[in-house]
Amino acid sequence: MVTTQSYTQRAEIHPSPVAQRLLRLMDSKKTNLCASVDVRTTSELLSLIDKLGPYICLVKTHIDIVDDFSYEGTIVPLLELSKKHNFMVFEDRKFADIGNTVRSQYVGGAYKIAQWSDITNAHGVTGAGVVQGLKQGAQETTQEPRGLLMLAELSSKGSLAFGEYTDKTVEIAKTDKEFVIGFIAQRDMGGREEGFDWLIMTPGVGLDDKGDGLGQQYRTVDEVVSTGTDIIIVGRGLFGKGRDPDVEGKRYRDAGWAAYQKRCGN
Ligand code: S5P
Repeated sequence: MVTTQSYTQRAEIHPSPVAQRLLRLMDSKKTNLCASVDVRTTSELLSLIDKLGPYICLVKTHIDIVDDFSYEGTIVPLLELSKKHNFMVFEDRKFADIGNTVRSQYVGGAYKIAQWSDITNAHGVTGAGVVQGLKQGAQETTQEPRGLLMLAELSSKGSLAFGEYTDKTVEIAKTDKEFVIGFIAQRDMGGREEGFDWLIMTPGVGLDDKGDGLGQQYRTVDEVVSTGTDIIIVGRGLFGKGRDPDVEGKRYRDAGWAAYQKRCGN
């Protein structure tokens, strides 16, 4: 059953400080839009985020596609923008190795994701060790709260993540109520009767296109929110094909908010 509670109501009793902060931010800023900014240079990344900042609760990055990445040049100004516009940060790293390896990948290397990203995500394919490995990585890096999303379903054509795979991923999420805050999925993942209140973040959202010729499939904002999405993740719909991020940011923000209001019965 899709929840009809407000984000603030959910924040009040959520076990994760990351989820609490995000849920409160969404209601206060009146947005459930996450911008997926898949661009190749730091200057494009920062200028896009500065334009989209007023409309979003979250920025989703693929930091490893930025050609000229540096911590000082890319992350420091990204974090400044997150304060200026009041949004949180989600590095879409899709960890998919054994616990010990993902811990090092999260903490170290060139990107040091655990230092700066409020939220990251992981595949369940290697089992529950991935959750504990990442949690240890967060604990050894920072006092700031960190949250994990499990990839339960994917938006792309022919995805193998369905049925038993999805169910088993949900079981992995149950192994840590505080660190695992929810799922990348296309619909509600249940759990409420067992005391879980997972955030559902959904990519593959587009109002103008049906797909991209490389397997991506788009559903509309109304469709995904009515089936349980809490946060819509939109990338090229906001800035692809010469679109104006200022116009589209407002459009997706308004569509996401109207769909949420409708779900809450307002
Ligand atoms: O199932 C998924 C999961 C993710 S995280 N489908 C996806 O498309 N994504 C990501 O969402 C993908 O990596 C990309 O960064 C974004 C979708 O971008 P768009 O331009 O197609 O909206």
